[in-house]
Amino acid sequence: MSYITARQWQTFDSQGYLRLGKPGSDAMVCAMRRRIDEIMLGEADLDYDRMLMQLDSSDGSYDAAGAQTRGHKGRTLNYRKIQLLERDPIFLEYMQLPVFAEAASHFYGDKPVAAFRAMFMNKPAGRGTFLPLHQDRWRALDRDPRLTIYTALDAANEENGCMEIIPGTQHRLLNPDHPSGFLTAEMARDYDHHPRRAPLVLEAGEAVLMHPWMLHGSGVNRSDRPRRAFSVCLMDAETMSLRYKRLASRSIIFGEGAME
Ligand SMILES: O=C(O)CCC(=O)C(=O)O
Repeated sequence: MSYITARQWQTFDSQGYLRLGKPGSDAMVCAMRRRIDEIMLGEADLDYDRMLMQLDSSDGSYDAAGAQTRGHKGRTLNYRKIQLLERDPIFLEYMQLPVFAEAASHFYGDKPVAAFRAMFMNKPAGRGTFLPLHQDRWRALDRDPRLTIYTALDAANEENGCMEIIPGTQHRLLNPDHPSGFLTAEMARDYDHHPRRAPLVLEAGEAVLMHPWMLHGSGVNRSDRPRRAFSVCLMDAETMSLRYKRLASRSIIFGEGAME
């Protein structure tokens, strides 16, 4: 059985993203929401010293967000980002759904596929960190990951800081000199007013496949509810970190040696 049709892949190729509907059950999405809150509150049974955790910005600006380092940083729901969630069984189970295996094999065939920055992205209620439009691109990798899976854990709209995207911008790397795909100030000004810029309004549990180079960013949360999301980049497991001269990730999600 095939989950994603050839026509849907054409949409992905031309737009840079594809809406998948709700691949996980309501119970699964609810379990991820509960789990991430437990992790933030320091109540989860996992090795916090291995998790990358970043507190939300105090004033909404990107530069004022906390340091992105290992370890718990206090019992609060005001985290911006938490990475290495493939180490959590609930998030791992979600990432390994058959529809995502099929999506991964579309790009990587039957080669093992690893998770790169399996992360929680949060806009806590009434706050959040502005994220400028950018492409996801890591110069420190010896090859580019080709797929991101983005899942809304809460309904996301303009009021609570949903992602904004510019479909069709995935064909070209805009600022190849930047280590992680951010735009120059001049480019950012131009793209801010791009006619195809649009909010990616999602229901809770909705997942989107994204080309990592499609321009995306997000604002702050003006509502009294959190806007939680889970985003994982899937890459060829042989991808090397040029900085550390070793595999970029040992977290194999699909194929030989996959985590259980
Ligand atoms: O959730 C967001 O606001 C942004 C997420 C993002 O940049 C990503 O998943 O690459």
